[in-house]
Amino acid sequence: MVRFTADHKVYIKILYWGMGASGKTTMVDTLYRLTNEQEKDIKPTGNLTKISMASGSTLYFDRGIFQSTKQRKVFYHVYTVAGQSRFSPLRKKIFKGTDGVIFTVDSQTHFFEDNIESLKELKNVTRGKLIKEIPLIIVLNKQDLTEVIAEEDFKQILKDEKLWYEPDNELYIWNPIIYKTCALWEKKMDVYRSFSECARRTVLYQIYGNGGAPIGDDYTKFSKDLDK
Ligand SMILES: Nc1nc2c(ncn2[C@@H]2O[C@H](COP(=O)(O)OP(=O)(O)OP(=O)(O)O)[C@@H](O)[C@H]2O)c(=O)[nH]1
Ligand SMILES: [Mg+2]
Repeated sequence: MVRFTADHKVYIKILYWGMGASGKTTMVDTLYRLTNEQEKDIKPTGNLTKISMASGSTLYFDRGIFQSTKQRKVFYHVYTVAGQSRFSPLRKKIFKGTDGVIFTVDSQTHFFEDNIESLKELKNVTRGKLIKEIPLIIVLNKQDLTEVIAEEDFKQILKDEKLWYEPDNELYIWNPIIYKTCALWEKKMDVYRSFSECARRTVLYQIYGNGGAPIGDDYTKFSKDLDK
């Protein structure tokens, strides 16, 4: 839920969701370092908060706060959930108030079913709001490894889960974008781009769709503004 404060600041919550060890924490680490070291549209403010186990696996959540460098009153609260199955009740809590989701897939083919399970849980928690009210971005992470899930395979999963719209549907334009990523700093790939697109969509949903996907007249207005 986008929060507007009395001093006109805007807080947007973006959540990395996905199975254990899919790379959510690594994504946020890389995003933090990248935006700290390079001139990008967001800059971290303060440190990353990480609540993890000795193994490095998240115990509760990670959180980073990023400020838009173009609209300085806009802040992104970026969270990751603890992906291990047993933390399901906790994830539900962390999800509260989320404005945009980056679903982080462990692309290794032997984790195919685990990713689907994680997506089903997300669907359950979001109660039909994905895409319609909460923008969804997919990152097929660990693409640097061999034997990884192909984009088409994941698109089929989205179709099976009714998270993909055909061209005759107004929501077609808000279908999730699927990025092939590597979250590791040394080989990083599309970490910033996937985040940016999620952030952009959450803002568009607010500005043009009044909290939902801009379709119909809202979309016409958005397209006209784009042409200006
Ligand atoms: N090869 C490869 N390894 C990755 C990539 N992203 C993360 N890893 C590794 O995968 C392991 C798990 O990464 P984390 O970022 O802790 O995963 P997580 O999704 O936060 O896991 P939980 O907190 O348990 O839900 C670590 O050893 C990472 O270094 C990637 O893109 N490629
Ligand atoms: Mg983690």
